[in-house]
Amino acid sequence: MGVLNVTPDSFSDGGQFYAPSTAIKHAQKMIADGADIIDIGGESTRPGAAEVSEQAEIERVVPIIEALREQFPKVTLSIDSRKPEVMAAALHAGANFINDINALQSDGAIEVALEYDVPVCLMHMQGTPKTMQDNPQYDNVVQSVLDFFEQRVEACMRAGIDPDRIILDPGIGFGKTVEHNLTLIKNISTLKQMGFPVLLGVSRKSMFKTLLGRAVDERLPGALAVSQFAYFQGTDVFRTHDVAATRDLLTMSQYLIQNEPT
Ligand code: 8Y7
Repeated sequence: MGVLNVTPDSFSDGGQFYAPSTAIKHAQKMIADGADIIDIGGESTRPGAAEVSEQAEIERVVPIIEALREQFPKVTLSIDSRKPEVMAAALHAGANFINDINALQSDGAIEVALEYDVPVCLMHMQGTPKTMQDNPQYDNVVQSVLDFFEQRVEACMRAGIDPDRIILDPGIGFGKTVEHNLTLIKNISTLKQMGFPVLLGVSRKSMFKTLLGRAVDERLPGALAVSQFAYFQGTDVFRTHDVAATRDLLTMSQYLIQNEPT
């Protein structure tokens, strides 16, 4: 899953892909580099980021989705949003995957996922983007995440969402210390035991600043190390800004376990 931020304030690429033509070129490159999914987001969720209105978010993502859908009929286009109105507009424009850092907890979000019958990634977050990194605490971070997913899966299934559409993501960096992040990564196989595909996003995240002292543009080796570990723990989808390198990592990992890539 390649990240396409269409926000003027995204932390890791400085909003350099905001102009529609630039964003589309960047998506084309990620697809050429081997991305199966393009994750399109119009709202920055970094701590302290400005709130964006529904209308502004829709105006940012819809033209990009329309253009990419026309050029790439088969690529999965993911809408990264917490807002049901934005999800609906994006799905109507040709997106066919929901990536919700709020795990469909906004009023009306489950109904949109149900109406369009698309895969949904439910991500765990403690708190809200504004305050989530102010001293996050858990008794047992793995158990908290499992309990949360049990509740969310139950709510989705009660509403009629097909369980085959559900993907789970522990939400690295979303209301978590570096220790919490490491514990969750080490326990991906426990999360896999719930029986759903797992998505992981570590690309360019601040744990690599804390653990390695790396600036945003120096974090790829750290992310690749985590991604290979996560792959061998059963992770199914990798959300990354660095598609070519991540694709090579996964191809090599597949050669090592089964002699050919899938
Ligand atoms: C994640 C995410 C972000 C993640 C999923 C960033 C939108 C922050 N991170 N979605 N989004 N998982 N599912 O650093 O880890 O890219 S935004």
